[in-house]
Amino acid sequence: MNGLGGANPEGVVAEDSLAPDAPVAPVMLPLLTGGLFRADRYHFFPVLDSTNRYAALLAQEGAEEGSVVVADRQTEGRGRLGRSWSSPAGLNLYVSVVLRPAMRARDAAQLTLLAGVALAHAVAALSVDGRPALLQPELKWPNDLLLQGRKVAGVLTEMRTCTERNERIRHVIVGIGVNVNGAPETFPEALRDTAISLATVARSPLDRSLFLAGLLAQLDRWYGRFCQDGFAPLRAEWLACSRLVGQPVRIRLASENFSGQAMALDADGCLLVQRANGMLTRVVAGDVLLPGER
Ligand code: BT5
Repeated sequence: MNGLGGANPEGVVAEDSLAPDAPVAPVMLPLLTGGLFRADRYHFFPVLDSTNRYAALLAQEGAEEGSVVVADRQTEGRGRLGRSWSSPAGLNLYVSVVLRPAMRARDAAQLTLLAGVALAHAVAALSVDGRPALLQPELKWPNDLLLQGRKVAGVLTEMRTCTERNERIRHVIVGIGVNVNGAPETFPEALRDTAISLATVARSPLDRSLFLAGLLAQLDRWYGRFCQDGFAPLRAEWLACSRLVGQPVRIRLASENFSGQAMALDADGCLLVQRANGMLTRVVAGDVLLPGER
């Protein structure tokens, strides 16, 4: 074990006791064929408290851009705002990547949208028994991927800045949780009406390693495009993968709640919502509830 601590907090779990589709290094390395996410930057653990936490420690110690941290199970999987992410063993995917983009810290939320686009493409490309699975993922601002109106994946972007005025990014950790094979009863009871897995919709178990390889390839592709061409193409693609614009929404902010209609994503990736009185509000961070969501 290195000096980072936190891995296998409950003792050693043998990798050969994991499910055959676990994305262990020997399975993943041949699938990481160059590009941003290379074999020598891939880290798998049977158990971690949080892949985001561990990836942040690696990044602080100088891990290169493109380092990937994956766990079979998390004991303290994190969501936004201190919420938790249900992370049982052997079923789903918990992955964090280290990025070091040359961008303003205040634009870092665009990387959450980027991960969403990569996720949507990876899910849309899934196949079962050699035939397209034809899943129809939809992005919900800012960090959810939905299937059949339920949450199948979530993104947590956390960063560290480097200048005194916190303008530039030292590193960003983009953490992604995907419910790949979890059956309804594997979710905590409180989530059974709102969460779903890829396998439930595809009606077939899916291989986590293959899905992860596809997801990393999509992340590489969209990150490369983002670094070269900026946010505009990503914004267009995000909108193409979302039905949010035009929908009635309720917005939950730390300071207030309000209802309105989702109008657009602005050039920075913020959500523009028109309230009943006609006022346009720019939502930088918050929760969006669609009709029927509580
Ligand atoms: C998120 O937060 O959706 C971000 C989730 C990111 C998880 C990944 S796993 C790898 C990496 N390492 C980490 O420690 N985290 C990242 P948020 O929008 O705040 O949503 C959290 C809410 O989603 C919770 O309060 C629950 O209501 C719900 N939830 C929790 N676990 C879920 C699951 N497995 N599937 C669907 N919904 C879930």
